[in-house]
Amino acid sequence: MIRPRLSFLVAALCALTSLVFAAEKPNIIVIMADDLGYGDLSCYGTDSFETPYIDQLAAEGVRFTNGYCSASTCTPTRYSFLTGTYAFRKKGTGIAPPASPLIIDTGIPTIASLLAKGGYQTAVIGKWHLGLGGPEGPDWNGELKPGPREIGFGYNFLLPTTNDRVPQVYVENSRVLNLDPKDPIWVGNKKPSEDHPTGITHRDTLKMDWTHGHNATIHNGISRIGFYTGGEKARFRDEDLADEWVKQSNKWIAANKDEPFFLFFASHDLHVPRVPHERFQGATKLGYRADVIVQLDWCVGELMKTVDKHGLAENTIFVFCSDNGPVMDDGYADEALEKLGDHKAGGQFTGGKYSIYEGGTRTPFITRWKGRIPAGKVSDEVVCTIDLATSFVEMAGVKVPDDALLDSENILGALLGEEGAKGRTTLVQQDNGNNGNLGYRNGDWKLLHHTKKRARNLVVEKLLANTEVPEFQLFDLKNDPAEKKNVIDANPEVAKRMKAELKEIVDAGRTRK
Ligand code: NG6
Ligand code: CA
Repeated sequence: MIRPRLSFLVAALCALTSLVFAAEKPNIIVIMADDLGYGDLSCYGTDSFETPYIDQLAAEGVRFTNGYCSASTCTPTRYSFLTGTYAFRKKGTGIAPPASPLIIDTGIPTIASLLAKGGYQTAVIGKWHLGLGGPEGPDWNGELKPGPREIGFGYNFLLPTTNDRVPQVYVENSRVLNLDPKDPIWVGNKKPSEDHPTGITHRDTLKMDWTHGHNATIHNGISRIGFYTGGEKARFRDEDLADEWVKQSNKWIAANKDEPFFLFFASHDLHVPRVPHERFQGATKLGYRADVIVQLDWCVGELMKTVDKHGLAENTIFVFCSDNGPVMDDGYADEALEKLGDHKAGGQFTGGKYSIYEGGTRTPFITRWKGRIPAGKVSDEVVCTIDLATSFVEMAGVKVPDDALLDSENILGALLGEEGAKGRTTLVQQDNGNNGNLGYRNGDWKLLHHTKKRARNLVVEKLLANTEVPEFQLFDLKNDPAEKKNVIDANPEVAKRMKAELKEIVDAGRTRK
């Protein structure tokens, strides 16, 4: 009689520990949109179209009004999200070209490798844009190493760069998927032959015209940045990307649902070329830019349904965020501007993608953990994608090594919408690479430093590269969230202190205590 009792006790104890464990190690799904502005969702104020699933996520969780990504372009935000370190600290972290090697050192801990230490299964599915391969760049026909798996991801299914850059193939783990060795891929910066069709020579055949750049190799009727040939069987249709991310995510979640998992769902929507699946074409009156937002919303809905189907909703944290602010014409004539109407992609903020004004990095930010996070909360705490690393790694009970995640703060309480929990007090915002342009927020003060006195994409509706601005500006975000009134002359002491603090942050090489 003793035996069954003991085993019953052991079983009960196991069940209990696993329950306790589950509470500490919920699944984490980070959905990162591409180029989605603060005003681009109905839950953030637009009434030009509807985003019901993301709205639902917000209604069941916390919607942040001071949520940020750390840069106003893709590569540096993704670099900072994964490494927990400001990208301006490292050279070569600006927008990655098609043939970029992996820009994250394989020796440094990342959110993925540290969560893996805590027993998480980890995957990245979607746009990568952080380079692949060693210093010589990607070996498209061989092993694409190092890549995500060398920095902590157990599985990856990728669009290797960004879809306006070549090549249009999927990378599963370290190989191009469906590559026929008899038809190798060649990727390069120069036209491979005199008669190679490009967006310039065959412009009249394009299904979407280019406006600047993007005039090299044509695939699927769209010309891109860079040249390539071959790999015909491996190539995808732009229209199918979103479906593929959902399909692969569903498969991976089903296979990993019994262990804690971390999925980085890196949507390509709404980056250019904006090519919705046929069923979303015309979903809005605003053209493809908004149609792909509806497509992205559908993806979020599908992931929520998958999590529900496996009974994981109460054991899964969703984070929804963006990699930078909005842009209209980013190189293709897709009528984003012509059909915009009175939609304000950046909400009330000035600037967008490429900008250190708020519109460049203040972006939609939503968390949901059913049963744990208060539903329908709106939080004004400052939270940033760079903080997800330390917050989640420490939640999982893993100690962050002292020399890792150098700027990532544990703000888990704020992320979970806990009463009284504080977000960041300071935040550095950058545009692209380490050119020195930095925005620095401390409380409601915001200092802007444009080293060359030039601001880009200040007016989102018009991609201006050269608006002249003072080298230093100071704004009071509380009374002037749109950064219209430079108050630097009226507040010399504040400006002096802010400049000194920013210099200290840059010089110190880290901010995490
Ligand atoms: C720019 C591209 C733009 C986009 C951006 C990267 C041109 C003229 N512009 O250089 O189209 O690809 O890089 O965007 O080529 S990001 O969101 O991936 O950072
Ligand atoms: Ca982007």
